[in-house]
This record gives sequence, structure tokens and C-alpha cells, in this order.
Amino acid sequence: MSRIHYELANVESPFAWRSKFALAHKGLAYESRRTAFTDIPTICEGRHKTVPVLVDEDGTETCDSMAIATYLDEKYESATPLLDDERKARTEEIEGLLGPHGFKAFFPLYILDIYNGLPEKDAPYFRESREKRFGATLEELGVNRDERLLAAREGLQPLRDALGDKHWYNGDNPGYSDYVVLAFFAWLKGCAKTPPLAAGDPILDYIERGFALYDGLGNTIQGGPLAA
Ligand SMILES: N[C@@H](CCC(=O)N[C@@H](CS)C(=O)NCC(=O)O)C(=O)O
Repeated sequence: MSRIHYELANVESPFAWRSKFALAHKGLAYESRRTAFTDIPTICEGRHKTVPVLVDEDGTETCDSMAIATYLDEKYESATPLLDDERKARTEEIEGLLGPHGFKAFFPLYILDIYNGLPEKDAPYFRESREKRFGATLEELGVNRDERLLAAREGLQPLRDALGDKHWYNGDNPGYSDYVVLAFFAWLKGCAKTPPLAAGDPILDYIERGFALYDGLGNTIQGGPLAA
């Protein structure tokens, strides 16, 4: 049995990208199965509600990016773990910064881009579920995007400050805290039809370095430029 990683069709899920970097960190090969939102209930006989889901070679199923990282540490040794206490603390720090200023700030701005790129069968589900979640239409969510994009970029300043001139947030080598940041930008690169960052943003060097990891894993993402 081969190792299977279920991820989204037509969307670079930020959570799936955490797992993809984690698998690469462990040097593990896998088959990516791109799954429509509306097909998630067909994965593993409906046992999981979200992706990523990892089905390991022995059939062990793990759903949830953090659970996958923990599972990989337990099952597979690597030069450095993904999430020992120290690395977990760094990951929590980074999530604390990205939480309010990352996905939450940028998702409404690009929600229509995501919607427009979905497989046809996912469109009604996505519209209905997200409009219910946000209490607004997808069109309303993206209103005044250019103006709000400036504020969203500004909102990344604590992340820029935290990264500073560090090569990696994790330490001498990249680690899970870096994968969390890189996964966020992987998602943005995949969905944003208008570049989310300004040219010359100091965070771009870090992203470029991170996307080049593991034979350019991040550079496999089809998408527009992150900055203009
Ligand atoms: N806590 C989960 C969150 C995963 C998640 O929310 N995945 C989204 C895709 S990015 C999903 O599968 N959503 C299913 C849906 O909206 O129906 C993790 O870290 O893996």
C-alpha cells in the first residue's frame, strides 16, 4: 500500500501544506490525492470531515495537520523532530501572530478568487457554507479589496518583526514553525489573482528560501506572483 495524502482539488490548503512540508522534512514519499470539498465524505468511508488526511503505508489514518505532524514524529525519526516541546512553543508563537493577521485577514479578500477556481461541483457548497460562516455574500466579503489589502499587508508586520533577519524561525534549520508560515503563503500563492504583497517586502526573501526547500517543493505551486 502506498502512502496517500488527501488534499484539496483546485485549492492549496494551508493545512495540507503544513503536512506536505512535514512529510518532506521526514523524507517520506507519498501520493497526493486531490479531493473536491464535496468528495471529502468519500475519503476513508466518511471517517474524516476535513483534509489533510494521511493514510500511511500500513493503513494508519490521521486527520488534522497537527495530528499528522505528531504522528510522523512518533513513527519516523529525523535529524530534528517536527514538534518537541521547544518547536511546539515556536509554532504556537508563530500561530499567534499569523492567526489574526494571516488567514483571517486575507481569506475574505481572496474568497472570490478561490470560489472562481473551484471545481464546478464544489461551487454551491462553498458559497453556501462560507456565506453562512461569515454572515455575508462572497461578493460583500471582497468589497474594497485594494484598500483592505494595504491594511492586511500592514497587519503582517508582527510576523516580519518576529522573523527579523533570522534565516529560519525554527533555529539553524527549518522546522514546523517555518512550515506554518510557508503553508500560509503557499495558500496565498495558489489563490490570489492580485498579488498580496508589495514588491520589496522583506518577507519575500524568507518565502523564496522556504519554497526552495526540499527540491523546490513550494515552487511546484501553480499561481500568480506573491508580490508586484
Ligand atoms: N484543524 C484542521 C483544519 C483543516 C481544514 O479546515 N481543512 C479545510 C481545507 S483548508 C477543509 O477540509 N474543509 C472542509 C470543508 O470546508 O468542508 C487541520 O489542521 O488539518
